[in-house]
Amino acid sequence: MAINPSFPGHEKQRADLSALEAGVRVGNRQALAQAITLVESEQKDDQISSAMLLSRLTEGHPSETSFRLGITGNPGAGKSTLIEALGQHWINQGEKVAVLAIDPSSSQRLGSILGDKTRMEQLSKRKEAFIRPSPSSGALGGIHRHSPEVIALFEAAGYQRIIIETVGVGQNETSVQNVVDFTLLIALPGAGDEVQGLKRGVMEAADLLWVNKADGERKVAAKLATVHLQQALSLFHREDDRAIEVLTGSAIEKDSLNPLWEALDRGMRWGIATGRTEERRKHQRGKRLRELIQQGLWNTVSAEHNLMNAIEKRVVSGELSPSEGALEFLRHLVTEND
Ligand SMILES: Nc1nc2c(ncn2[C@@H]2O[C@H](COP(=O)(O)OP(=O)(O)O)[C@@H](O)[C@H]2O)c(=O)[nH]1
Ligand SMILES: [Mg+2]
Repeated sequence: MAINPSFPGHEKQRADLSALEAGVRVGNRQALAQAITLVESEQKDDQISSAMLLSRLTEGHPSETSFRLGITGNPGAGKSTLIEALGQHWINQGEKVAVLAIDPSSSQRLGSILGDKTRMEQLSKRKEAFIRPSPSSGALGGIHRHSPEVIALFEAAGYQRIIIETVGVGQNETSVQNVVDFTLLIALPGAGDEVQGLKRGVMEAADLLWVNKADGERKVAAKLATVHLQQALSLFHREDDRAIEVLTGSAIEKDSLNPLWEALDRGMRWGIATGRTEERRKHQRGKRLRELIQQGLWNTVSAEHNLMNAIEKRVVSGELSPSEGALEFLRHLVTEND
């Protein structure tokens, strides 16, 4: 596993990397797509190239001016529909918008049942937008496995408004807060005044709530759900004592969305003014480091499955105790990788 930090690589590999870096820097879409594919790769060579590319692009100075927004909510809540509207709103304000979307149609065909809007047709036509749909098979805890790295690439390519859509998979969903500055939760009114199946952890992670589909017959139910959510939230303890707003409206009725856009803007400015965004990003980088180290160690361990099987046989037969076996395995790993 010895990784040479100076990464001499092959001449060609180095040239490719420089071209990729230059392409991403000028915001070339193809280069950006290619760079994302590289950071998504599980191949060791690619991972080394990817680490190189990312460090060149950020040069130890991560972006400080971007806004990273996570959007969570159960499948069908209207996340993609809202992103389509929000993305265009931000573009109209002069921003460039990048979206990392999870495409549920790749699993369980859920997408087609709910009339999924992963393609975000209007937004994807805008040259100021970049949408990366990812199969949910590549997701972990409801978000793209390499979200932090993809976000860094988006920012290096000049996108200052980043939207991360998560697939609603229960409490793991809260892990989106490990990669974003601010989390918007989309809820749906239920049949009565109930809010449809939201887990406490998901609600606690939210910075702002939006009860969607408050149109037609659902208007009244949505208003009730909003009141209920407000009451439920008042019972939660949060680290910051900021009051969490609950808004309601419809992703398909443009006029109802303005209060949401304004609340997001307030949230963004609040995060910067209070220093929370900066603190959070620092914390997230440390956490990501540990995650990647763990992952790398696990990959190294897994690569030694022959040795592990051989030691396991001796442990099972009673020749070695489990602790002796574990020590022998770890000793081998350490000497192998000196
Ligand atoms: N009536 C109504 N339908 C909506 C609204 N938002 C989304 N939808 C529809 O709900 C379905 C699921 O939306 P989608 O954005 O794909 O949900 P996601 O799974 O959370 O991304 C689609 O058919 C949308 O057209 C809304 O505010 N009102
Ligand atoms: Mg969606």
